[in-house]
Formats: sequence, C-alpha cells, structure tokens
Amino acid sequence: MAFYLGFDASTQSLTAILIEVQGARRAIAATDTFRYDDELPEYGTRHGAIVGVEAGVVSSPPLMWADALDRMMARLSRAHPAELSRVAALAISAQQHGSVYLNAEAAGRLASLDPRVALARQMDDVFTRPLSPIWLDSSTGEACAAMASALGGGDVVARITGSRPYERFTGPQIRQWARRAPVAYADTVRIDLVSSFLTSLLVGAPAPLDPGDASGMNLWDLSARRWWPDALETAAPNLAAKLPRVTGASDVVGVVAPYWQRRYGVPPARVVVGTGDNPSSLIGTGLVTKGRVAISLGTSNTVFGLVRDAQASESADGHVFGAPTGGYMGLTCFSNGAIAREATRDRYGLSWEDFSSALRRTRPGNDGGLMLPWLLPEITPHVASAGIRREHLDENDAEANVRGVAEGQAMAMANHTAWMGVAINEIHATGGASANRDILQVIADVFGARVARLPVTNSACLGAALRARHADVIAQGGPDDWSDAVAGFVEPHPDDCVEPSSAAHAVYVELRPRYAAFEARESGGQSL
Ligand code: XUL
Repeated sequence: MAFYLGFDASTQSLTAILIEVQGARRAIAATDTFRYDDELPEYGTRHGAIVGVEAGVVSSPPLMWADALDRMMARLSRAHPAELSRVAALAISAQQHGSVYLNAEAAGRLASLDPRVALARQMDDVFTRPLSPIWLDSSTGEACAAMASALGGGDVVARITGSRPYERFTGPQIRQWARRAPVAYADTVRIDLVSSFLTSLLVGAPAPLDPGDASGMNLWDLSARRWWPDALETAAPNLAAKLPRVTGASDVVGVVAPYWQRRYGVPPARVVVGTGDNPSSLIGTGLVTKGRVAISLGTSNTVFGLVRDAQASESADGHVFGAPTGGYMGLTCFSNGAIAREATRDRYGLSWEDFSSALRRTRPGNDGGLMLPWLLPEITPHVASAGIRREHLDENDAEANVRGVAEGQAMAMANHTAWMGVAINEIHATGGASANRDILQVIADVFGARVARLPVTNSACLGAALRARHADVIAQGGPDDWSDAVAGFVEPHPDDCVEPSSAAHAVYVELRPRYAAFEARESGGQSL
C-alpha cells in the first residue's frame, strides 16, 4: 500500500490531501486545510493578500507560504503519523503567476535547513522582495504594452507564449520591478514561481518549473519548449540566469529534504515537479482526454480543458498553458470569483443557505436584470476600474442581486470560452462553490450542459497527489497511463449531476448577447 501527498497553496488557503493506492483500491486517506488569514494572522493578509497603496497592486508575503507549508506538515505529522511515514511521493500545486525573489543566501539556506528551528525563522532573510506580486495584481499595464510593442504585437506574444501580455503574468511583473528597483533586482539570483519555491523547500535545493506553470509568464515558447530569448531580453537584464530550469511535467526533482524527515517523520520520498493550480486541477477533475471542460469556482473562476494545439489563444480572452499530460490546455480566468460572491452575500446580510434559496426563488433571466460583478479589477474582459455595474436591476433587491452575480459569472464564463473550440456537453465542477447545487444549476442552464460535481472539491490539491503518484509509477519503470492515474478519484457520482433545463437554457440563449453587449459597453471592449 502506498500513500501520496499533494499540497495546494491557493490565494486564501493551504490544503493537503493524502491519497492511498493499493491495486484497484483508491481512497482519500486524509485531508486538511487552513486559511492564511485565520492561522497566520501575523502576516496581515486579508483573503490571503495585501492590497497596496498604488492602484492595482496586490501581493502576498512569500514567507507566509513557507510558514504555511511547515505548519501543515506539523499538523499532518500529529494527526496522521503512520500514513505520513509511508508517503511514496509528493507534489505541489500553487496559485499561478506569483513570483518569489531570492538572494544569494537562499540556496545555501535551503541546503542546510536545521530541523530544530521552524522553517520561517530560517528563511526570513532570503528574499530580495519581501512581498510577492500575485495573480490579482493588475498594476503592470505599462509593462504589458511595452513588451507587446517590443515583441511585434500582442498577437505575436500570444502565438509564441500562449497568451497576450497580461498584467498578472510574471514577465511583465518582472519588467516593472526590475526597472523600479534595479539594485534589488541585481541582488536577485533566482526568481521562482510559487510552485517552484515551495518545491525547493521540500527538496532543500532550487527546484525546476514544469511547462504548465512556465506558460503563465509570457516568457516561455510553448511549441519550442524553451524560454523565448526575445521576451527574456525585453523583460529584464540577465533574466535567463535567474529563472529556474523547466523540466518535463512528470519529472521527479529530488527526495524530501532531511529537515522534513527529521522534524516530521516524512520518509525520503520522491518529490515531483510542482505546477500551477489550474494545470493541477485539470488532472484532479479527470480531464486527461479531450472534449470536456471543467469550471473551477475558487477565488478566481476559471474554465479550462485540453485543446488541440498551442495556437488557440490569439483571441483576447484566454490562455494556452502546457498541460501535465504533455499537450496543451486552454484556460479563461475571471478575477471576480469567490470574493464577488461573498461580497454579495455579505452586502445583503445573507447566509449561504439564504443565497441558495434566493437562487431557487428567482427566475432564470432575472426578469431582464443584469449584473457585471466587477468588485475587483477584472481579468476577462479587461476592466481596470473596479465597481459592480447593474442594468434593470434594483440594488436594494437582495434576491435579484444574488441571481445577478450567479448569472453574470456564468454568462461571462460561457461567452468567453468559445475561443477554445470545445463542444461542451459536460462540465466538471470544482472549487469551494461547486458544493452549492443552486449555483451549479445556473451554470448548467446557461451552458445548456450537464454539470457533474466531483467528490473532491479541491481538485487542484487532489491533482497534486495524483501527479505525485503518476510520476512515481513512471520513476519505478511503470506505464505513463493518465487514465489509470486518475481512476477511482475523479468519477462524479450520478446523484451529483445537475441537468440543464431546456426552458431556462432558451432564456439564456437570448440573454447572453445582451449581457455581452452590456459588458462590452462597460469595459470598452468588443461585443460578441
Ligand atoms: C490563472 C489565474 C488564477 C490563479 C488562481 O491564470 O490567474 O486562476 O491561478 O490561483
């Protein structure tokens, strides 16, 4: 019997899932999660982040992620010592795009972590940038424009890297910071993504990136599978020397460092290259073959699925990333996910049960009321000035506003997914809000597709544990078989499927172009 451990360092929380695999027996052996705001209040985050004074600046302390990983391992070693001592392989999933800037001390520190001293105390002076920009940051518009123009236009950048220059992507982030803080940039010997930073902590040495997370930087040439020299040069001086190596998506990068072995009784298990939460969710939702999409309702809302090639993303809507299965995945990301849903709930003093009953009591189409739920600056479509916009919707009508946020999110997801060219008959739903059947009903009706709820709501974390197992099997000379790797963990229960209503779908077929036109007017973009 073997155990595999996955971690997901998301925007707001850290989750761990231990899975057990013995022949055909596959089970979740343990799961644990905590919110940074609650468990690590000393870092001063709200929703896991710190909003800067300058418009659009959003960051998180990288030390908090290290501390969270340390504390989670402590919790697992207390609650599940026997299982932890039999872990065969581990992998990290982490929020995408966030970057961690390390000085010349860091590598030595990683190599000699003292098991008697908490991790955060040993790593607190290795950062040249104490706050890491994260995916919610939208402050780098100028850097994006400069990179697009230097590289032949946004569509050229999209063709090569899978995405037009986006504000949260790491290349524009690095460019802006290198120009504003040249001395600190020169002192930086290594720039990690969150996934490679946490993986480095696990192995006690600088760890590589996988192609999935590397493609969230506007620096990685997707088809050539190497850094794009022109983009590196445009972003910052001497950048190639500071970036991690990029390995295959199923590569083992080392074994668990002595720190974790001695402090928590973790065995010298294999550590697999980390990846971003969306590539990891692709595995955790079982999308290892083409033709289906998943919707993740987390801090961000994302829609993703496997796509045919690297060229699909010239539309302004989406991204193509390397997929853990070796091909490519398409993704559209909305920043106004959970935070907009929670703000609507709180604004009207509702519980989640009230939120659900408001959805049940109101009619599909909301009697023509529309909401653009842009509580935060929005990524898709690009909206720099946050603020909820309403049309034919009374701000004081709590129930209509609940339906407004749910329908607005679902219609935006449907409208901005067409570029992937995937015929959507079934959607796998994941993320915290996928537990809410009434939200899923709205999504099923808008897309006209069945929505299958998966047994594990944190598919990014499950994906990390499954990736660990898949890579471990290969490392032992076994087959590269993704269908077998995910079997037993990702099958939706038939009772957990939400079917679309054809009458409600017909309402949305009419409403979606109106929603798109309202969105285009308010964002200054193109209508459908
Ligand atoms: C994807 C994106 C978000 C983060 C959230 O491009 O920015 O989904 O990965 O953790």
